[in-house]
Amino acid sequence: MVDKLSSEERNELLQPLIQAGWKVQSNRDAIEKEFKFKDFNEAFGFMTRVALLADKMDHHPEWFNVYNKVQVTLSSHDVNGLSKRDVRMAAFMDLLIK
Ligand code: HBI
Repeated sequence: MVDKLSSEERNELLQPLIQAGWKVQSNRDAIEKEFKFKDFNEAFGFMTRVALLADKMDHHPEWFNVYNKVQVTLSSHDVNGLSKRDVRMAAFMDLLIK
């Protein structure tokens, strides 16, 4: 069981993600980002890779895909907010688009 991010962890761990385009939601302890790809094929390939990690981590994104766009929201339902799992998954997603 992981804990909710502390305020120190938020300063340290969320900064790089914010620099990479993630936004902290105003009305919920969650982070979001929109990924744009060349086409649907690329977008779905991205989702497939993330899905395999989500299955391994037992941690699932909330996401919406239309054509080449994937809108992702990450939060840990069991702690009703952000945890290190969300940081890890966000960093993984950003690595995939490098
Ligand atoms: N995904 N984002 C997120 N948050 C959770 O708490 C969570 C999950 N995926 C699966 C999961 N928890 C498991 O514990 C299931 O039992 C719900």
